[in-house]
Formats: sequence, C-alpha cells, structure tokens
Amino acid sequence: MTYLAKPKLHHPSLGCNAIGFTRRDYEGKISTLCAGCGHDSISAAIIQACWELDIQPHRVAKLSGIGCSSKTPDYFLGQSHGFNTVHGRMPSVLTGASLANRELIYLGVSGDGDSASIGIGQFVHAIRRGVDMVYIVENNGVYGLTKGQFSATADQGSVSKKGVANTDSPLDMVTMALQLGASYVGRGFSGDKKQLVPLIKGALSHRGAAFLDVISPCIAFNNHAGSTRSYDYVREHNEAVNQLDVLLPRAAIVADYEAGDTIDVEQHDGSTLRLRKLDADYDPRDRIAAMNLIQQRHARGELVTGLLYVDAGAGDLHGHLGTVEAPLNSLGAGELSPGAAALEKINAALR
Ligand SMILES: Cc1ncc(C[n+]2csc(CCOP(=O)(O)OP(=O)(O)O)c2C)c(N)n1
Ligand code: SF4
Ligand SMILES: [Mg+2]
Repeated sequence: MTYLAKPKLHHPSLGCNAIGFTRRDYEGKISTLCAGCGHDSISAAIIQACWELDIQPHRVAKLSGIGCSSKTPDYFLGQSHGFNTVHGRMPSVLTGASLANRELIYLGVSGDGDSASIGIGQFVHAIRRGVDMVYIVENNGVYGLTKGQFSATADQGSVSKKGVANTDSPLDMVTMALQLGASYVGRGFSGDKKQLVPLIKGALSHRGAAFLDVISPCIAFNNHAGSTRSYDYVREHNEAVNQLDVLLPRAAIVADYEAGDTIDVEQHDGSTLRLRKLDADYDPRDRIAAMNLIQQRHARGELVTGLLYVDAGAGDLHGHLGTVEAPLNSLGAGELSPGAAALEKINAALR
C-alpha cells in the first residue's frame, strides 16, 4: 500500500484548541487519492470537527471497509485507533469493538459500494440496533477504486463516463437509515464544508446511531454531464432544509436568530444543536415528515441536505443490553468468573 508520511513539524503560530492541540495534531498521512476527490474534503471536515470539539485523538476509533473512501481514515486522525476491515464488514467489527469498550468514540467511514452493495446487511443491522457510532458514507454513486462501475446508490437514468445509462433503481441510504431507526440522520455535500463540519460535530456529540450520507463526487469516473453525482449537478440540485450550529456547554449561547426560526435540541453530553430553519415547515424531530420530503424531492431530481432527523433521547445498544460501563479488558478475574455459588444460582433459576 502506498502512503506518504507527513513531516511532524508544524508552524509555531498555528492556533491550539482547549486541550492544547493544533489542527495538525488531527491530521494523518498525505492522501494518495485523486486531486479534487470529494473524499479528501470530507477528511478535512472530520479533522476540523474533532479539533473544534476538543476531542482527544486517542479516544477515537476509526473503522472502514474497502474502497477509496475506506482508505481515507489513513489521512486523518493519525494518533487515533484504526481498523481497515474487509469489504462491507466495517459495521460488525465496529459493533464488536463498541460493545467491548464503550469509552471510545466510534467513527465508521464507508463508501456507497462498501455499504449499499456488499455491506448492505451489515449496515442495516448496525443501524437498527442503535450502535453508538458516527457512520459516514462517502457517496459518489460509483465503485471508484475498481474504476467506476455504478453502485447501488446511482440514480436510474444517470449516465456513466462511457455514456451508458443506469437502469436499476437506487437505494437511498438516508431513507433506509430513517426507516431502520437511526437517531441522528443527515445528508451533506463534500463541496459544502460550512454545512458538513457542524453536521459531523453534531453526530460526534450524539449518543446512538448517527448516520451521515455525504455526496462526494468522484472526479475520475463520475463528474461528467449526465451524472447526478457530479459537483455541478449537486450544486444545482441541493436544497438545504436547515443550518446547524453545535453549541458546547461551556460556550455562551448567543441568540442571533429570530425566535421561531430556530429549533434547539439538547444532546445527552450537554451540547445544544441549534437549527436555523431554511424550510419554514421542516421539523427534524418528525421521522415520517423527513422520509416524505426526501422522497418527494428525489422524484424531482433534487437532493435534500442538512440535519434531517434527530432524537436526542433515543439511547443506544449499550442501554438496550445493559452492558457494563467498564471496558471488558479492564475487568478482573473476580468479575469475569463469579464462582461456583453464582453459577449454582443461575443453574437453579433455569431448572
Ligand atoms: C470481497 C470483495 N469483493 C469485491 C472487491 C472489489 N472492490 C474493492 S473496492 C470496491 C467498491 C468500492 O466502492 P465504494 O465503497 O463506493 O468506494 P469508493 O472507491 O467509490 O470510494 C469493490 C467492489 C473487494 N475488494 N473485496
Ligand atoms: S477514483 Fe474517484 S473515488 Fe477514487 S480517489 Fe479518484 S476521484 Fe476519488
Ligand atoms: Mg463509491
């Protein structure tokens, strides 16, 4: 595998966050993706979000599958834990890691091929179980790494670089995530960092299954006229329903919007999601309304972006299963093997 290490030095005037890290401390190796690939912009947004949230890099575990998108965890958070799994298998490895140690922040990065084709079953079950994670799909409508075949998210009628139209119906992963019970669902665009950074920050602050579909054009195979995943097409057909600010507990909450134009959602970690409504009728706390709007706009060839749904009180898999707080590798022999008397009690209860 090719990679280029970045020099450790950084400019002394770079600003530090509240825990003393510069933005440089959240970067990874030098990217080997095509210059202009949307995926690199998403990596930059992840770096910015983690820096702004003062996350300690060693508290993050980044997991991915196979694809150009799944290569990107090498290019951000170089001081975090990482696991590049098998094609489409990131969700199950993430679920296991999360159950073994709930103290880390789990960030799954995948592609539309990785998650909507070979990994669709894994995606479905991780979301419906409410695994506490941020699950990002870098959606370019093609298998970029294997030279641009249509993926399952490609729109019907979308034309390939060689001029062939896609005949299959698309999967919309946002609609699926909503239907499956994800408690934080958003759609972003790699070309809109102003929208994407707060979407990622909100997802990182959320407890439960947070899903982000980020449209991320593949400049090598899917950025031409006739594609519905090109930079031009997405810019022209992108309708944002809201603008998100993530307000941290320590920061003063400044009321800079008209009352009635905003929705505030308190998250379990004390942060507030402040949503400025761009669509006056859109309420991101209504799952059914979100699904309806996405489908209506999709029928018109439009993409709805922003924070589409949030339920801050939904909980997660740990809460559903009643797992122990402590990481499993910190449990002693006494806790793992409670002895013959406890076993006898369990056996008696089952007789
Ligand atoms: C089991 C298996 N099947 C097929 C492949 C070939 N393969 C590698 S990446 C990929 C698709 C990647 O597409 P996507 O997840 O959308 O990532 P992108 O490159 O577009 O970011 C495929 C089919 C593989 N590596 N392993
Ligand atoms: S082939 Fe496409 S997805 Fe892969 S790095 Fe190049 S532009 Fe990005
Ligand atoms: Mg892809």
